[in-house]
Amino acid sequence: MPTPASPPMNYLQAFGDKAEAIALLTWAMLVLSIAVVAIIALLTAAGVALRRSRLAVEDTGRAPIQRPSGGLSWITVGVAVSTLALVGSMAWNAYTMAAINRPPRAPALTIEVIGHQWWWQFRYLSDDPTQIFDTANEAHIPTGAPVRILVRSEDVIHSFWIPALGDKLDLIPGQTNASWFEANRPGAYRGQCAEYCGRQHAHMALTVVAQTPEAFHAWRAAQLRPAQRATGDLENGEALFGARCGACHTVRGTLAGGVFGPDLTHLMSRGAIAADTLQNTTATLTGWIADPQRIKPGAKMPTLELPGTELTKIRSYLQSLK
Ligand code: HEC
Ligand SMILES: [Cu+2]
Repeated sequence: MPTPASPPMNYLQAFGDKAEAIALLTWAMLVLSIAVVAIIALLTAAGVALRRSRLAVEDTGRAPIQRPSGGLSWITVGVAVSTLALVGSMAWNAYTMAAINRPPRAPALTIEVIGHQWWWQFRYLSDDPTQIFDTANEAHIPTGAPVRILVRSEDVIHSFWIPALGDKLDLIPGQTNASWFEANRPGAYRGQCAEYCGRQHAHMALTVVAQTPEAFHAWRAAQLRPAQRATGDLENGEALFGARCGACHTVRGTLAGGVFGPDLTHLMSRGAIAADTLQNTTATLTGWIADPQRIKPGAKMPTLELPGTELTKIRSYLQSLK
């Protein structure tokens, strides 16, 4: 569903209370900065056009021993105006930072965001352990309610940034940072790692899908279910997946319980794979399983040189994970 929040990402257009406060400030700073450059350029041009000393030399044939005074007021007024503008924007900055520090209402849910080179793990937290689940690179949230995020990293520093919904937040190894964001309209909002984190940093994107609360609860209920049981031909695919891929990937309800790579329990519910690098289609999924290193060189998933028949069986099995 394309919305104004679809790519390309635009931080000057906001879709939530927090992002709106930031976007307004950003526009004001932008206009102020352009005005400053324009005024300085005009005054410099005027100063060049109205220079005086050469005229004085031409009139008398001698250099003046005294320059006409009277320019001081320009400096006084200039300093006063700049001081006002700077203090004003500083106050507005401080006000905005305080205003967005805490969510205006109680958050609807808490998502733990865990950064990995080069993908995003989302863990939906709950006081009830049976309500906790993991997904990757595509997070769903309800519209019109603040969402609390707790961010940390498994390796290097990353930065969580969804321009249309809010500010950047660093993911720092050994530390948990907290923040929140909110979307006021349904849609798919693209985010991007905003801190250089290694070779595939540019391919570390994410999508936040904001849905009506009813649609969100349906999505959450579907995510909480373990994987569909493999039957018939797929049983062989499930066994092969467990043997070849289960050390790194979890499919809840099967023996595959690896935690190094993304949880694939409901892989087919996601629109993209490999951190928004590829659309999730039969062709791209096959290509990714066959040779992830060609698509994302340096990625932490090795190219496994699977025989063609195994590849097809594993791919068909993954495509049953709705
Ligand atoms: C050594 C660990 C490892 C093994 C073994 C491994 N993977 Fe992965 N896999 C990863 C990592 C790490 C990623 C994330 C890569 C990225 O996006 O940078 C990944 C990503 C994926 C994705 C994309 C998921 C998403 O939502 O973006 C799929 C699908 C996948 N692997 C399937 C497989 C299959 C099928 C196998 C077995 C043939 C397999 N993997 C074996 C580590 C592994
Ligand atoms: Cu990065």
